Amino acid sequence: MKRVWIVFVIILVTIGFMACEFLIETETNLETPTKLTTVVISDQSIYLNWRDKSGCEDGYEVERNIGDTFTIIGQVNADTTHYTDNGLEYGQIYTYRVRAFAGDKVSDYSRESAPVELIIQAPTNLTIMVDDSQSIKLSWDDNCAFETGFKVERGEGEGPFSEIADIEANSSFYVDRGLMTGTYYSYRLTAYTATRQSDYSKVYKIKFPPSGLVFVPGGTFTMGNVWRPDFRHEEYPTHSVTLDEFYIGKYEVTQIQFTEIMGYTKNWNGRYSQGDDYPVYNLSWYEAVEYCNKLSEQEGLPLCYTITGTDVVCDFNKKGYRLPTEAEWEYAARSGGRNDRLFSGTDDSDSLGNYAWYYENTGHLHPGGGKLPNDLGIYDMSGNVWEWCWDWYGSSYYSASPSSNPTGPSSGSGRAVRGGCTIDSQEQCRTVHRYSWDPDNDGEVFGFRICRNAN
Ligand SMILES: [Ca+2]
Ligand SMILES: [Ca+2]
Ligand SMILES: [Ca+2]
Repeated sequence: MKRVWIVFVIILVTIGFMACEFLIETETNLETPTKLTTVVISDQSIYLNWRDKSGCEDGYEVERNIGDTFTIIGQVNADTTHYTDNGLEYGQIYTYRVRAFAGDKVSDYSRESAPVELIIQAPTNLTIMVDDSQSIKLSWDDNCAFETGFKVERGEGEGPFSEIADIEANSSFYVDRGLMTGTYYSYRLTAYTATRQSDYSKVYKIKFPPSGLVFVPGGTFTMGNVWRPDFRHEEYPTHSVTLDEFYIGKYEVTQIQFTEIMGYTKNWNGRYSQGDDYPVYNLSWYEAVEYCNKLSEQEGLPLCYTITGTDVVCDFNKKGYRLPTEAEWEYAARSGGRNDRLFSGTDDSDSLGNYAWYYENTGHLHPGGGKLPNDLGIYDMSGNVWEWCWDWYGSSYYSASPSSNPTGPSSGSGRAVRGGCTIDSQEQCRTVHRYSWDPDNDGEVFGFRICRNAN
């Protein structure tokens, strides 16, 4: 009986041994490694890792490519999924591939890693938000895994840059204080190590705004519906528009601001909300324009509007307050004309509720600033109240619009309103949505925000 067992065990062991031999022979278990990725971890080394898919490998071979040929640079043991390539040359571009081996058998090569440049990657997406009347917050994307820190530099006017801050590794923001209204500041930053520094980020230039306003850098963008090719006809054709820099209200104009400047109130005890900090509504376009002139008067600025009854002419060269044009409104709402801002502050309809008051999360008005601002620090451009713009509304204006600082058709029957409101759906709150309203008719959900030239 004992002998039977011994024979049985020998047979099992033999079958097992043959099976593994068979697997190696046919390479069915010497699988190609996957998900090869690289990270620059110092100014002379790159860290690789990959996914081990094999059961019977003896190890992995790592190959590096500069130029056209791959060469084996190292081997690691079975089940190891990483390798550090040291002593590399700063500024070179490297690509890698790996494969498993067992005896003289090899797997296919992994997919080549994306070419990686061995440099300190410069910070990108430098953006600026005005924190209060004297300070601004800079933020950026940190693209380096091994910097010692970042140096922030500032220039004033046309003057040279000088370092204003040295901040720790992996930071992504800095607050600059003690700034002066009306002064141009330029910022840039670099990531550095003990021996080197990255290229500079793009320069961000800002004319530090008066209280309550946000600086919008000039630029060129594609106005209209860049998200889908065929929707509401008035959002097409998409067209290139170039705008000068300007300031725009951080918030919608409030009821207390309106009352103080105009000396009277409107009907705000209707179905929405009343309170000093709530946005103004139930007012005509003519009252919004008059408010701008009165505010300019109060601050000693040249008036933009000449008002003769219902005939209103705007001098866009004047430095006083005015309504934004539709192009300025859309450019500001899209955080400087971005193609990934279907709503003010976000491209994602699921997160619109974090940025806007609209029918899904409310149904009445809210004081400005209750939700997140967009990337320029402007609140409530999507939702809360619709906002009167300067332009006569023209549903086919986009096919005739000039490309530089367009100001709308020369006549029309309605004035453009933008942004949707607290009782609207997501569709109306899109940054490219356009609507028209009789300028003489108090709009129940129409308010406005102010605008000013910055140059
Ligand atoms: Ca393995
Ligand atoms: Ca970092
Ligand atoms: Ca609004």
